[in-house]
Amino acid sequence: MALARAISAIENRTYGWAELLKALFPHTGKARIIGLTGAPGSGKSTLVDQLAKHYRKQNYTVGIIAVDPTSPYTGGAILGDRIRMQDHHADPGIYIRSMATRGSLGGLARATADVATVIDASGRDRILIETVGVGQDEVDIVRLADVTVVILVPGMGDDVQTIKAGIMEIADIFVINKSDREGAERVEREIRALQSLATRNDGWTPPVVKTVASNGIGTKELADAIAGYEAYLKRENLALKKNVENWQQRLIEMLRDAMLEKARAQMDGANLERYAAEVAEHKRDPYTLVEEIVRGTAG
Ligand SMILES: Nc1nc2c(ncn2[C@@H]2O[C@H](COP(=O)(O)OP(=O)(O)OP(=O)(O)O)[C@@H](O)[C@H]2O)c(=O)[nH]1
Ligand SMILES: [Mg+2]
Repeated sequence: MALARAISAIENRTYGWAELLKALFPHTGKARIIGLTGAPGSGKSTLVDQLAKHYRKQNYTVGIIAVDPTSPYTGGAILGDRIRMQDHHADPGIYIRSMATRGSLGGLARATADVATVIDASGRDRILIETVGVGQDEVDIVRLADVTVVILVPGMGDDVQTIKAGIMEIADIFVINKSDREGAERVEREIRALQSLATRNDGWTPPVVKTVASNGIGTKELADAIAGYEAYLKRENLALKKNVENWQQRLIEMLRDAMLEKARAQMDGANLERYAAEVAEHKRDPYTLVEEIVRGTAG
């Protein structure tokens, strides 16, 4: 399949990968990118699955990117995801890609962005990105998304408290999955309480949707909430603004990657060791050295 080959070429930085992305970029921007993040086991894959089915019924084509299913938290998930996703194998309208490349070339967020670019250019209407909400990588990944869904589950004690640190701010929509369990109301109250403490710049109050992903309850409500947020951004003329803000961050990341790459090119392991020794022995000051490396004149 051409799509899978293109993604592999870009992931592996096969010769010509950058030219490929340049050629694809003008064809992107049409897909709606929806990021879904939440704690390990909160039901992200199950929910993504349900949403994908929902969108297919509306005749939208779907791409799914499952990020980092091999994290230490979720060792077996890649197999589980594959088995579950076999459902879709007969349907060419759903394309699924797993990213298991944390720490790879250019970083996970960058790799995910590149894959999303290829899928977008291939003409998919909806791209669903599943990512475990644990760190900065995830915050960077959701920056690609037009809409970010944060998934919480009842009965995780201080879940809302812990998740508040990085993830609360990025939620455009909250899902309380596993609402068949005790405590969904409490989670909702906690979210509402946190929301009352701070208002967002864009004036949007993230809705809270209760779901039972394992039997499809609440999927339509979630899809409606996603559409509702998109409509709000459009109505308030905020869609472009949000996109510009995201690109500011992404451009800085891309620049950082490119410049680091450039510095590394002049500084192989042996050089680095020599520089470090010279600095440690005070034969050289690190400030001038870094300037020289940046200029490409370090000897
Ligand atoms: N009771 C209940 N179980 C659910 C619900 N949604 C998902 N599950 C179950 O929860 C387990 C984890 O679901 P996944 O969809 O794999 O969760 P995930 O967040 O993708 O997990 P990781 O990718 O490993 O982080 C599975 O056994 C699901 O069947 C729900 O609404 N209620
Ligand atoms: Mg999963």
